[in-house]
Amino acid sequence: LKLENDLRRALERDEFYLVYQPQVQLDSEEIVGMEALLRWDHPKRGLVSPVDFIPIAEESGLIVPIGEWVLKTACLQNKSWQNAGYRPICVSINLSMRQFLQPNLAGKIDAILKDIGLDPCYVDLEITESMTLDKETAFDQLNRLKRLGVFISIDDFGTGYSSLHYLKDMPIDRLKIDRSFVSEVMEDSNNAAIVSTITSMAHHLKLKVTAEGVENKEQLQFLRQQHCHEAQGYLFSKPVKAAEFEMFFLKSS
Ligand code: G
Ligand code: G
Ligand code: MN
Ligand code: NA
Repeated sequence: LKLENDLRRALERDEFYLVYQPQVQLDSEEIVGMEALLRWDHPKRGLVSPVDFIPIAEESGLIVPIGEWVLKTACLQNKSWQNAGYRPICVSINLSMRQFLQPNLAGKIDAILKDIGLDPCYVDLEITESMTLDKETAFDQLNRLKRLGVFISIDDFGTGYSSLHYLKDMPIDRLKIDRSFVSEVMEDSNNAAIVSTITSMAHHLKLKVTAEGVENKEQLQFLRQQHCHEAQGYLFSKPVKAAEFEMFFLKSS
């Protein structure tokens, strides 16, 4: 309860910031995107992990204003980098269940994008399989979001409960292979089989596919052989603050 009270004040006290992790296209080796990840710098506890506060934010409903702050901040950052003349890249933003279920989510995102002047093609919304279990609601929401022109990804793919029956005609653009499969891909042949099968399925369904949690060159090599489109992970960079992202990944390319 204590943490919930602190969370309630965190927005007005400006205790949140975003870090960005690069997403690399494997054939060109170019940075084509970044995932925005939320950080909370608690005045007494220091950094609190989203793993610990997102569930509290979800349960209390605070995730709605916090999620809106994330959307605005990430889009504004992306637009300001475009204004500075850097080659445009896409920003991936994680949506929580409660956020995804808001009936007016597409309207809110539309207003944010218009206000900032960011082309929706530079925004990617990450949802998880568990958010699509109520098929009709999820499909309606995804269709509304797709009509805006944003990109939609399924995060942590392979760890949830969605069935291929859903995937077949879900209006999405990309699968992000969960890092639990990628991290053990060289040691565990079952993981290798899963990564290779998800990649191949994505190609057949005309979806893009991104591997998460890539930590070494052997994993990268394996992903290249499988024709995985993009990769993200500590091999390239941990998530970093905006100033560092600009310095290391935008100025140099
Ligand atoms: O870097 P990492 O510790 O940031 O992220 C831990 C978890 O928190 C991940 O599952 C990630 O998807 C989630 N997360 C990070 N930022 C956000 C955010 O802005 N919104 C939501 N809903 N989840 C986030
Ligand atoms: O659930 P989601 O994919 O949104 O969360 C991304 C999480 O994965 C964040 O906590 C991020 O810090 C973490 N992450 C990103 N790259 C790597 C990696 O190469 N290895 C590990 N172990 N974690 C990573
Ligand atoms: Mn994610
Ligand atoms: Na993930």
